[in-house]
Amino acid sequence: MHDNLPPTPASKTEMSAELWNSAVRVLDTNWAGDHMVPSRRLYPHQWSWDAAFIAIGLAYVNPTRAWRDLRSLFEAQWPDGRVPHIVFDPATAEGDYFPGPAFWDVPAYGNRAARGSTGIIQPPMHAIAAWEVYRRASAHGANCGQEARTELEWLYPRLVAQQRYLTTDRNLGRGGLASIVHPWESGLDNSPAWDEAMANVPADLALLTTHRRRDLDVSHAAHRPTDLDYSRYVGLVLSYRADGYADAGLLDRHAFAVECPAFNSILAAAELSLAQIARELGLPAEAAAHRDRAEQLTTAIVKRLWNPATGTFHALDVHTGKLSPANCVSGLLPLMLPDLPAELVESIMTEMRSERFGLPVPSYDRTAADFDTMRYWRGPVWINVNWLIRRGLLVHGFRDEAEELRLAMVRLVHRNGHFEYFHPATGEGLGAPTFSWTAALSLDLLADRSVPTYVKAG
Ligand code: 2M8
Repeated sequence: MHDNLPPTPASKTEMSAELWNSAVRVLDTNWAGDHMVPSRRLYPHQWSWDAAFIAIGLAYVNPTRAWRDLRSLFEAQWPDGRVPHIVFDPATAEGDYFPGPAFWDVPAYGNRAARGSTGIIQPPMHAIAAWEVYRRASAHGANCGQEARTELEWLYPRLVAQQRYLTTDRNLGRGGLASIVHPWESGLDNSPAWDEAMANVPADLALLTTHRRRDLDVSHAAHRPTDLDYSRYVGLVLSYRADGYADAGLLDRHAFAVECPAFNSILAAAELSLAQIARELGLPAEAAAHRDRAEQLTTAIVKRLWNPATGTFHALDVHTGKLSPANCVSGLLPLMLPDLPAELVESIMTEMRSERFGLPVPSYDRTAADFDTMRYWRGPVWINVNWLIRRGLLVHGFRDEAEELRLAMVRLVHRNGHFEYFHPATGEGLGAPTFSWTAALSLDLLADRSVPTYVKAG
């Protein structure tokens, strides 16, 4: 890795240098030839939204690898435009991750062999990543700039196809937003945001006798989703798999369909990044169309997912038409959108500053009776969502809080290590200890060049 790039004034301090170097080491260890694994033991394949967060930080130290990672992911894109949530590494044994390639049993497509990926998706962070990598890489001299241009041109139509899939085939609720059809598609797997919708999903614990969880061999059971969660996760894959992962008519035969505010905010923010990319590639009419779509998505998010009673956003269960009552970090993420009406921005800020959240933001309401400091997306602090929150703070001009959050994240990772997630009170590291997106985003936070280009005017 060429870690000789100037790591910015902040990294002149000893703490920053230590953190910078340790992050580079994690990313070096987790590089698997043509992609990055999130963690060697717990997640030994390539994950979709991880690749995006990883590329954003990796771009500072090795832009070639950042582009390679995104390219490996999009080489596995399906003909309908979906980007699979896992691209399986054929060199990794079936038993090293559950559910593995044989369980998903995805057919061959394009020039890809069967069982090369899963059939579900994750939040479309990739247009945001492509634009951020391009901005960083093109600042690193002529060669990086040329490579960046070639990669951006290669990615652009594929990113557009990804958005098309999500806004059409996945517009299951017919209200202009994308539905997720499995909690894994949210990236926030066992978030309380799905509790109500998941209660209507059949749970067959016997499935876990035929299909053994591998995560518990390498992680603490109290830090992971429960067996009840996993039985439903497995059942939902079987349900989607039964019709070859087809989306037409899915609502009638599949028990879980939810519109998530975080997923849809990322979808809208991706349109803004695509507008930047299209402009850079000399496609002004396409740039304008992307901006319009971002506005339409923002309007739909406000119309369908805002709850005036709580003053924040909530997940919508498409089957019942009900908003989830849970106050989760996903409800704060529409802050990323520059077109969000000012009174809603203020309301989210009030919620974020309240005793329920605070900086760094936990994944769930600290005051909820079932707030769980250890269990995955039901309480712990995650670096990727805090990175997105910081982006939102910058978009709306909350510079002091954005800086407070940046420093809080840097301190948290420096003190505790590049863990997957952190105890929201003590900062203790939880989950995988050398986790790629934590390392990559630490580089980005140290370099502090992440002011989004869509900062609201005035
Ligand atoms: C977690 O999800 C996977 C399933 O996709 C798992 O628990 O096995 C989530 O934190 C998800 O957001 C993340 O992309 C993935 C890999 O880091 O792990």
